[in-house]
Amino acid sequence: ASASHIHFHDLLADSHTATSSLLEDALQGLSEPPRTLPPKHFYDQRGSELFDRICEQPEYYPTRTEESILEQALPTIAKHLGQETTLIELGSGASRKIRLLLNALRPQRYVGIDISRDFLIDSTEQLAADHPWLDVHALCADFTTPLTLPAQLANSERPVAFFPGSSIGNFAPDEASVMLGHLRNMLPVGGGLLIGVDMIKSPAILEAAYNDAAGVTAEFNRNLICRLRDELGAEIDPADFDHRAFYNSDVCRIEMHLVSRRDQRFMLGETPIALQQGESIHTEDSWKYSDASFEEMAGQAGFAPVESWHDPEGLFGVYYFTR
Ligand code: AVI
Repeated sequence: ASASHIHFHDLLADSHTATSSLLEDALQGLSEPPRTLPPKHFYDQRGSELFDRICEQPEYYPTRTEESILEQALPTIAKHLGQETTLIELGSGASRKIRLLLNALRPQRYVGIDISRDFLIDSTEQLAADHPWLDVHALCADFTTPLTLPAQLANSERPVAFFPGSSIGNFAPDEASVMLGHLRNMLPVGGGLLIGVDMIKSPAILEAAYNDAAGVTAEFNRNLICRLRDELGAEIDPADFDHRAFYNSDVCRIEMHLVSRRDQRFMLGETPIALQQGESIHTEDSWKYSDASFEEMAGQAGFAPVESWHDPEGLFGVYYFTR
């Protein structure tokens, strides 16, 4: 496929100014307790492949559950969206879900938004090649910040933002609601938001999903240590860290940590870092919602609920809102 298939819009002058670097974030997060590493650094090439494998693990129900909810709800979703829709995907589309929607809804236009330019171009070119009838746009931008759609896109019939996978759950509720507010402001009146959300449920089911028996989530978590070693030259060994994931029911989130198996010291650039045995690095939160708590957060951001769909066990929810 060639770039001529897609309309490319660049809102990031330089992706490196928009996103902080691994070294900056590692220095910031590891210098003193409580130690943290931001989850966005999971997703290099290897981490993205590990995440795809997580989605196939029997314990990790969100991906397949959301897909089956979408499949069943497609006729109703089509009715809400109507014809002449512009479907805007937040985090552009390697997944099967967007193809499911494109083929069933036949929107006029697709806009993929992603901060990673190379990934965005690859995925939108592939979508354009596979859907010759579709007007495909790629918007290189950080959708966690305030965004203005290029005029050509903003004026289209009914823009609907698609944010699947409970990716909203990796933002703390205060950040998530600010981000939903930005999205709402990006959309014209009548625009929509179709969003997947992981629901509060028994801790046993949640904890199994983040502690798969094959150990793929543990590898995904330890990939952060691999990156510090391979990209920053830190003399650390992923095998010196235990993967720990548990449900914190006080605040309704899964927490992921890397726990140091021994006292250790290593350099990050010029800065020495010391970790004690048993000390943990907090690497990710995955927040879970009830219907009420999610609709309240979206409501505060200016979105009105239209309809929502769940699997029979209530593991996962897909919500459609309009502004
Ligand atoms: C991408 N995100 C919604 C996943 C989640 O479930 O929070 C990331 C993940 N972390 C561990 N497993 C999956």
